Amino acid sequence: MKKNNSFLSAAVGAGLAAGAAYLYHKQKNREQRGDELMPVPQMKLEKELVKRMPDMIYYDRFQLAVQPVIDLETGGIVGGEVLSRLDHPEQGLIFPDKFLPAVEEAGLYPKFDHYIFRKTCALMRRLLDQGVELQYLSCNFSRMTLSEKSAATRLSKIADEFGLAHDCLAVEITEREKESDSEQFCENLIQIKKAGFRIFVDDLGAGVTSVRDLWSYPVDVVKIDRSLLLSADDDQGRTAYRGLRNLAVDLGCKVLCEGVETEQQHRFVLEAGCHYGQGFLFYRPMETEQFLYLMGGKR
Ligand code: G
Ligand code: G
Ligand code: MN
Repeated sequence: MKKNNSFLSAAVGAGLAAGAAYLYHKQKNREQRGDELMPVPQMKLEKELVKRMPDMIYYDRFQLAVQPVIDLETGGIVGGEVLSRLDHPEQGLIFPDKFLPAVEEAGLYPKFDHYIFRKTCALMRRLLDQGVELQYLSCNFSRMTLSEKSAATRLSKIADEFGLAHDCLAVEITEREKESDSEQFCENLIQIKKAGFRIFVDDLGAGVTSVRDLWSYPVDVVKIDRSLLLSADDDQGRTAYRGLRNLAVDLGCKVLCEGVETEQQHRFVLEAGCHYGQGFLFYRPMETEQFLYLMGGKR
């Protein structure tokens, strides 16, 4: 991916011009075939995103945000989750719920996840070089990417390019496709764990992540979905939350609570014996420069 800034703007300009020419060319072809006469500027955002996704990745139009994760006991920052945002040339910042469907539709999940992972590694390298003490950065991965044959080797190769110890990187297993996980997926997670990366299961209880994941894969940290914390406002909800916490701990995992927004929730998860917290009460996702500043990096 292009890094040099002065080059970047020129490259982006050229790329977008090339992209526009390409779209125009495609449009012409479509018109000749007689289907879909809609002019390009009026194409719906999602369709446009699908088409331009390869360029958006190639021209490095994505930015990272980091949301700090704290140790509930000490309140200190232990790590950060990396969240990506698309800096769209005309639309401005676009969030994952808008662009991830386009990534999937374009069949680019593996390419996208590896691209974001590489940026995550570059950021971790920068943090370490500036003397920041941080246990890890975690990166979201689709199950499709983690089901690819050489998934573990690819991650190792990228981390090694930046000379990073693998345990300062965590793989968050995110969305679930309809079909059940393959043997290859399971084997990959074992290899990823063997290579020394941390493995997090994301959004437990959201209705997509199965409790079976906790014992089927070598999981270090379970992230309990924030919807369950919202439900913990009555006795039954609290019992369910504690039960899930206990199950995860009995299976050898640490527990990270997502979506901590109030002091009351903070007290509850602390008393329930959860280990880590992430949520607006502590920190919102922030730009990488802000995160660097927060962590006291030498600029
Ligand atoms: O960024 P936001 O705060 O809106 O994140 C919404 C969801 O999008 C997160 O729960 C996360 O699972 C997903 N997400 C964010 N960034 C990435 C990314 O870089 N790759 C993948 N695969 N998912 C991401
Ligand atoms: O699902 P995932 O774990 O990847 O979660 C990241 C998403 O959750 C991001 O969209 C982030 O902005 C959001 N998020 C993080 N903390 C909070 C919170 O305390 N409240 C709410 N409503 N959203 C949160
Ligand atoms: Mn996540």
